[in-house]
Amino acid sequence: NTLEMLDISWFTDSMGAGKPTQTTCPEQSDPVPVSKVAAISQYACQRRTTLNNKNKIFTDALEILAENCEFNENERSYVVFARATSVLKSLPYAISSMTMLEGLPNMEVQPRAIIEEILEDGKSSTVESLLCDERYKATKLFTSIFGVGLKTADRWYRLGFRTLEEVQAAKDLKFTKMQKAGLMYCEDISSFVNKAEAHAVGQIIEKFVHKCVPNATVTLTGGFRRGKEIGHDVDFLITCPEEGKEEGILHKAVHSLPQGLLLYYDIIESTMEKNKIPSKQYDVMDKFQKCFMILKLNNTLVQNSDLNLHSESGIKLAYETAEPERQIESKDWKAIRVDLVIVPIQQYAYALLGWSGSRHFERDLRRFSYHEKRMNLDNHVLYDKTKKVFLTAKTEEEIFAHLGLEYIEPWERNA
Ligand code: DCT
Ligand code: MG
Repeated sequence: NTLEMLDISWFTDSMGAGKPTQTTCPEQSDPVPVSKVAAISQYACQRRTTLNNKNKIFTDALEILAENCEFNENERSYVVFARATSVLKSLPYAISSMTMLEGLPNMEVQPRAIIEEILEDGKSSTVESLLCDERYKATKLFTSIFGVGLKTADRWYRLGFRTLEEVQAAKDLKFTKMQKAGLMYCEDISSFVNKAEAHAVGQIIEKFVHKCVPNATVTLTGGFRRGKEIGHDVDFLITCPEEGKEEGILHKAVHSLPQGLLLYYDIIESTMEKNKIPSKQYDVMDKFQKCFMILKLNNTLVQNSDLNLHSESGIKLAYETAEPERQIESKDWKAIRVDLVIVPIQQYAYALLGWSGSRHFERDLRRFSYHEKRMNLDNHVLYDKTKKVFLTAKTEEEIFAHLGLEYIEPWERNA
């Protein structure tokens, strides 16, 4: 609903609230006073962003530039490009002139220049040259490998490597267990997971979790919960209605999976208890026990499970969501990246909100909580700094209510 998306009533911008700024109506080219058109919040958690992106031509370009800033660890510029991208994604109309940017939040000089270039030439020369840049290309390629972060990618680049073949053939490179698996299954993993495959994986996980604890719940989260057709992995939260019953479930479930099904796994123990020293530090999102794995998904299971789930529409969906360029494989399985997160029931709503994403939506939820409400939000809890209390919540709706925010559905969080 267009009007709902532009609803001014929940606009709270500490930077410029109440200021009579000028903005432009989508259909008009002349600026009109802000009172005539609804304002858009600077925070993604106060905007509804579906997957129906009307400004893809701009956001694709800006996302590449944001990504490059991340590669260069230029946090400030990353934020500038990411925020502009996110605002454009939320608009229910396409930008067709520079005057239409007036009054929009987060439209700083750098993203404006790119938008202007695209409006004039249909493309951005800055982005075009970046796409040909050796360092950008190598960093993009190397960080797409499971287990390879910026540090490793940079090291490989500085050693002169440019392709995966070169990396794999290198005699004196040492790989972690995770990187070995990432390189071994890189073709499958980089071809993305589709919805039907994600549901099939869900059924497998559920079956083995239920064998251990019959009333445990397995919830699909991440991009698929936001309605995305494809993702780089499948994320699940696992919890039990009885407090503490979730302990031990992960080891039991993982070890009961048939040998051939598990191509790789790594269990990260919970660091919730203060006396437990974090063993591995590559995940800083939360302290939950989790498992990063690569599953061997048999193709027959995808169609079968999809038929079970969607009855009549199942087969159609399986083909529709397949990547258009994907080669028809001769092998009858696909390696799929899966994340399992074990969450105590008291923290479940916060974990679900945190793991549903998008990354930018989460970032802005925390920024809004901190700057507008004097509250600290993370994947476990919400802390009110004024009242000095932890706010409990059983549902995501309760968390939004604590923050004084209108509820945003998961499929409206594609910021
Ligand atoms: N997340 C976050 N901050 C990060 C990384 C992740 O808040 N730095 C949250 C948001 C999404 C969720 O965790 C799962 O992460 P991903 O699987 O990386 O994201 P996704 O949205 O599921 O993307 P994809 O569809 O590509 O898997
Ligand atoms: Mg994901």
